[in-house]
Amino acid sequence: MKLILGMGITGLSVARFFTNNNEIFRIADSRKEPSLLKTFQKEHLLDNCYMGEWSKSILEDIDEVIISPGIAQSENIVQWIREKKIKLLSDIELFGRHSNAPIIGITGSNGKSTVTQLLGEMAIASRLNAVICGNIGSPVMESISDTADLYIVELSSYQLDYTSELDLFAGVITNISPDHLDRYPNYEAYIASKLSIYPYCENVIINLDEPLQSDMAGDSYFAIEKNNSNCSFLARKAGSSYEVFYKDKCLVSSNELLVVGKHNIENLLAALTLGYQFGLPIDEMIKVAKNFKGLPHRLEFITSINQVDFYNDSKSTNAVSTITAVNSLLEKYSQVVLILGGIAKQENYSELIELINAKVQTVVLIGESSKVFSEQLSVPTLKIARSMNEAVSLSKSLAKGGAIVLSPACASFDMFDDFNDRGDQFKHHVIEGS
Ligand code: UMA
Ligand code: ADP
Repeated sequence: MKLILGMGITGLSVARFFTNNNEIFRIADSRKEPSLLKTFQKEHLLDNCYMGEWSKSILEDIDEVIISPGIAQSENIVQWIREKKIKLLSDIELFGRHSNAPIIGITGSNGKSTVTQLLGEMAIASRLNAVICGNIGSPVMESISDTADLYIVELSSYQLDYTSELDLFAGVITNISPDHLDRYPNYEAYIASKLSIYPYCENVIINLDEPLQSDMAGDSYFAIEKNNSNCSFLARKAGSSYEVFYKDKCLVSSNELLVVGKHNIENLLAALTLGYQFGLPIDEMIKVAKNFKGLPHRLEFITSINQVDFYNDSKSTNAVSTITAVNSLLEKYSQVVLILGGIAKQENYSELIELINAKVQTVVLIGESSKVFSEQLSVPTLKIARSMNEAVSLSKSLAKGGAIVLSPACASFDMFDDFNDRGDQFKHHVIEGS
């Protein structure tokens, strides 16, 4: 019998798939009342279920366990599964067994969702029935379609950790920087998790700007400002903008894009390289890139009020993404007010603190990390807010032109349901309070 561990959206998608395929399964969750409990009940998916603390009896008569990515490897149930040598796999590995079309996999510390969405839109505009799924929010087991031409799948390191067999047409690691270190014994283990995508790929796509990949052999390469003849797609700085090339042909300038920042050029290069490898027409991909607004909560332009531009970068949950946001905005604005903070991750924030102290005039801190950040920051104006409403009104009163950005560099769970809730509250107070 199969066991599904975790009753979130991954577990639900696997339970539905098994039910539709007459597969008998057991399902378990270490919470007594998982938040999707009512959905499971309504769909009669709980004939054989355990809720509450893990126990060894859950594993009786089980030959395969499909584990949700949020369950850490340090959980005792994972140890017991390994001791009993029961096959343990992710929903991604299960998907690989049942999918009927090529799969492109996208992982990395930052930019996964953006590249996944952009490439998906490029493939759809090229008249393919392309399915965008995975960690981006649509569980893969719910995305299988008989008519799919291509699956474009965002892969998290958590999903890769529980995957040992998978065939990808192509795969990319957008970049690697410290993240989720609470789930790994050290940074090296996190790097290894990300790199584990490549052995599954028929076509390995390498970002030459990523130091951890730059000396690796791949099938296709991209880079910014590296005169490497291996690169099919590359970008060069031209004054204050970037030009994107296919070999010697300039395809588009960053001035023609709706998204800002060097990182979005990097994301575009990743999507172009993957798309080209699959045979998507370059002109169609560029048309899509020119209209691509980016995803909500990723350095998303909200509005302009009294000559101040507002950006929502709530998805920034680590130092590198906030460094990226601050640098991108400083290319365009002379003054930036930064709303920062939440639950700090187990990572080194010193590079971010240095950048802020050197270049940002005003910081408004939120969340439980406020005290720690306030001790390290030496900006001319530093305030602490107790709510998003207060953070927005303080920022508005302090900004003299330029931009206000919510880019927390931290997890959101101290004050919000998740990063979507945090970003939505920010947008609400920006617009309502105007
Ligand atoms: N659970 C336990 N015991 C545990 C931990 C969790 O029983 O020790 C249970 C919870 O009680 C809950 C269920 O597992 O009922 C939740 O499972 P989950 O945390 O794996 O979450 P899902 O709802 O299945 O969503 C997952 C991804 N979540 C995580 O990796 C934490 C979603 O990514 C993903 O969109 C979804 O599958 C579809 O593939 C979210 C995420 O935060 C957005 N990802 C991280 C990131 O992007 O940084 C990796
Ligand atoms: P992920 O899915 O990997 O979390 P997203 O595309 O959702 O990535 O973006 C998450 C955060 O990282 C946002 O703050 C966004 O502005 C920033 N970001 C996006 N692409 C990159 C990149 N290539 N390098 C660094 N930061 C990036």
